[in-house]
Amino acid sequence: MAEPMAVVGFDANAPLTPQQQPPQQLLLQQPPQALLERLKDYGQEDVFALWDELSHEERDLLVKDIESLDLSRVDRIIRCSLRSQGLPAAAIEPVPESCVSTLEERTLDERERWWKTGLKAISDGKLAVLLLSGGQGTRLGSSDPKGCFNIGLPSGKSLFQLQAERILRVQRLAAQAATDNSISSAPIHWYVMTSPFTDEATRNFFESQKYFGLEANQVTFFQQGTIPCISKDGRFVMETPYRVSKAPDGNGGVYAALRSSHLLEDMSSRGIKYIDCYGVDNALVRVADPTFLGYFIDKGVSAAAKVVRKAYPQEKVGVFVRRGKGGPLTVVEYSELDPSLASAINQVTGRLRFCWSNVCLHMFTLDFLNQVANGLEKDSIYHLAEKKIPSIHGQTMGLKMEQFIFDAFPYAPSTALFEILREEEFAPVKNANGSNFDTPDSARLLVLRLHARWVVAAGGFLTHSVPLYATGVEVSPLCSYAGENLEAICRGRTFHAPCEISF
Ligand code: UD2
Repeated sequence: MAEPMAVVGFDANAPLTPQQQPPQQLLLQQPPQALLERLKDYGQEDVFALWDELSHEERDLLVKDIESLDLSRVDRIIRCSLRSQGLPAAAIEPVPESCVSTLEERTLDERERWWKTGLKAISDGKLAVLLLSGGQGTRLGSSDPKGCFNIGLPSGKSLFQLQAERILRVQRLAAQAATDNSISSAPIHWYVMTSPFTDEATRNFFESQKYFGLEANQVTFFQQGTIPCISKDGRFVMETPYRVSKAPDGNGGVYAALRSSHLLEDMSSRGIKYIDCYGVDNALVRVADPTFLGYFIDKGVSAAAKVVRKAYPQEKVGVFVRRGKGGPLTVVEYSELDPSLASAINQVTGRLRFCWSNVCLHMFTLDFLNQVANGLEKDSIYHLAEKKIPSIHGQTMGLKMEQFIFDAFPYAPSTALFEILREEEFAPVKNANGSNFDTPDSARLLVLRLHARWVVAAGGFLTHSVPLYATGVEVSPLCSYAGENLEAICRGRTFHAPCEISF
């Protein structure tokens, strides 16, 4: 218990001269009255409950922590989100098949045309890549940012390195496709969203790896916001006696973060028109995918997403739905989808009614990002996730408040869904090895198997000392982006799995 510090020769009635003013922290005998009144207005006065036990430095830290919060905005979000929690879920309908470009209907000609259109737009500098990398990665059991994670490929490359090298490969492909055969196209600018939990380690990792061969000035880091964790009745959870527990505000925090960091203006100044936006924890992500970009430009929509057919009802993926008859497309997250709807079967096709899964692979126009970023304040309803939260009472069950990137889809004037093959483009890295699904081991195998198919298709041969289903080869993204360009390297050659094939 900190004893109030007596200031010798201090006449409590005389006005203090500046010279007599003790440092700020000695004055905090009581919580600042105005701040306390505001906290009472929002029912959050308990943050000062341990005031008397705090040292002056801790009191100063606590006051500064509370003053860093936009209390009226946070209070509005808490009230709107708690209130909406009890409301019946809006009626949802499956996505009309007309909104989805499916694999089976896609022609070779379309694929080639979209590929060329995408490469042209990339060489003209119209595409930027936006990486969502602010998540805390708690399920993976690593304290490092997920992008630093090494999933155990023969090369030992991290997710960040795989993604950086895919960007390098696309730049080269765009340059080769450019009519003037310039040796390099406009560098693809990579905007990396971090959070206070991942920012420093991410920047240090990129610098230590010399940006994986990219130019340092083609990468821009920016931080998303954080928001207090709350108890089920809406009160701030205290992480320590002088600090409110906070968490990143969800990958949907990207819109506010782009606005507050003025990066939408930065994109505009670079001539960027399209933004390829994805989650870091996918080992097969086709960053800056020319085919997806070409499709997006061809369709002329504001927002698009890659989708895969849902593997089973309980799969931990959001599903695209239509809100009401003729309503907009959006996603219902796996954590919020009624189990009976997750298992509902279309009696005609025999497939899941809600079968188009979100895989956190999005494309937006810059105009749409501006529209969302400037219209944000309307939406104060955050998703609430019940989580274990470190607190002064130990691990306590509380609520994290998040916005999701796909919450913006209903505001899109037009949207389109682009089916992809999950074994080609979706290898989630979510849970620690030993878990049943979405682990580094499962992601590694998906990469090795896909690349083994590429090598065999290019005329290569594989030898393996373990069953082929448990191994394969890794093709460096610098050699091939989607299986192209491998004939010259592989034809007639034998590779012993597991190994990396690079230049
Ligand atoms: C995400 C999708 C889910 C499905 C699944 C597939 C969302 C909201 N949900 O579920 O529909 O596609 O992935 O694997 O997209 N992130 C941030 N800041 C945050 C929180 C997350 O940048 O505050 C990033 C995170 O680093 C990752 C991505 O968003 O790259 C998704 O991570 P998640 O853990 O929030 O979402 P998840 O895996 O539960």
